[in-house]
Amino acid sequence: MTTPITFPSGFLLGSATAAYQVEGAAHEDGRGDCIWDTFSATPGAVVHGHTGAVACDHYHRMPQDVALMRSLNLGAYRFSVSWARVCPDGRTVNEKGLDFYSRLVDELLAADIVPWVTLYHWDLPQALEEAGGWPARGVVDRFVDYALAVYERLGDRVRQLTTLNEPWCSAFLGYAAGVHAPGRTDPQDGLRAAHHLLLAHGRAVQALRERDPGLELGLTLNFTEMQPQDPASAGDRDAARRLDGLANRFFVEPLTRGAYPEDVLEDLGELWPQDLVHDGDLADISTPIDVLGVNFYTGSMVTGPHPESAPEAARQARAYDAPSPNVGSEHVVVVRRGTPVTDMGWEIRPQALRDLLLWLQRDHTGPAGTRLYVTENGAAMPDDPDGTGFVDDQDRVAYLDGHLRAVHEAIQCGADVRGYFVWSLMDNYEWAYGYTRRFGIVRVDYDTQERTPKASARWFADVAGSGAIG
Ligand code: GBH
Repeated sequence: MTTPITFPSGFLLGSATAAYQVEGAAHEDGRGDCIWDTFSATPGAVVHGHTGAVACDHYHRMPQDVALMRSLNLGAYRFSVSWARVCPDGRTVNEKGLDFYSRLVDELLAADIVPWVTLYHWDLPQALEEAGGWPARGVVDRFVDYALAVYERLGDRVRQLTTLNEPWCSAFLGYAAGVHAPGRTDPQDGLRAAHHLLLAHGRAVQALRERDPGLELGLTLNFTEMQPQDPASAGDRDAARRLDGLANRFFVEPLTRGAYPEDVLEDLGELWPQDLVHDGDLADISTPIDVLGVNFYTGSMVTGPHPESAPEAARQARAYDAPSPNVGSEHVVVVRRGTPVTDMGWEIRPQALRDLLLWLQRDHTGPAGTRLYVTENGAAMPDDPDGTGFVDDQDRVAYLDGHLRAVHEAIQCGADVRGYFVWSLMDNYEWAYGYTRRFGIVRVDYDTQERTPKASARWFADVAGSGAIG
């Protein structure tokens, strides 16, 4: 027995994708290489050596894909712009690259779908990686120029601009753990990348705001619930505090409070590069935003040795273990509770989304009244187990239902959440997993590029069409 719920009027219900994951056409109309072209071509980097060279071929099928969105009653479409299409060499503007997004925006507006634009979803132009990548401060000015170039072309029709998607992933998966592009494995580079990503965000918000005060500007962060395995153990509590610090607070606190969390800086100790933060950086980073995007998938239960032994354990982990994204807290271990997981192995924790939204509302929306949007939520689930071409993904329906209800509860408890985007519109290139993980509510046959709505798409179309469940 489930109770019917209704979202507030005007609540946006849509779906999300990202450029490298769906577009393909990797070398058309002057697009330059991005770090994912290089990384995916590196033997051993991605499962089966899959690349995004073709992906969902969305670049060529865009009008049909927008018609598909329309048929699913989607009120908004969150997509990202490929920096390497717009600036193939990292600097020079390629109008042909912008043409594609201009056509996409027109198509969406004609279908009455709000275009929700992210400027950076992990695909740095390779030329900028060669100039040092995110660990090098010079990338910040390049990003501001790029943001303005996109604005100049789309700003007459696009009002929502998000600077970055999940800087935690770009910084720590890309530069410390090396499991994402560009595959570098220096913990200090991870920290440098994180700071420069945040700085690029803040400077771009300032430049865009100055250019057009009416824009709705924001940043999207990923959040993971962190719980101690044994709440009575000081070591486990410390482990949860450390990962909560690094994964969640390290990104949201500079943004909304203008400072990195003290305890995380303490955990990092001499790993934190002393020359990294310049005067004024934190003021730039904390430039007020209109929208905080929340990506939520899962929660982790963690364990770790007693705090007194932690620094030594961390040093040993750095010396002997495979690189960890948890810079300075490499000794912390994630333990599975044995509860249901998705095809990513991620535990399903809908209640954590409600708690997260309430925490953000209370501590991080600020006097300016930053609005919250769930910019990604979804699940990888099996593809077509009985080979009929129609995926009856009731587990995904249950996942989405549970999380949408959690969002609704958060709203009822006072969180100012204005919208929800399911990840993803369609199956697509799942980064280091290639095409072996499927998040779509629409199935993609990668041989024919045929799109087939799954049971979850039909269900979500009802929700999006009515603004209600049940
Ligand atoms: C998003 O990243 C991306 O924005 C999107 O491009 C991608 O396709 C999608 O998610 C699906 O992967 O501690 O092992 O339980 C999500 C990134 C998800 C990073 C959950 C950390 C914790 C995993 N995150 N995760 S674990």
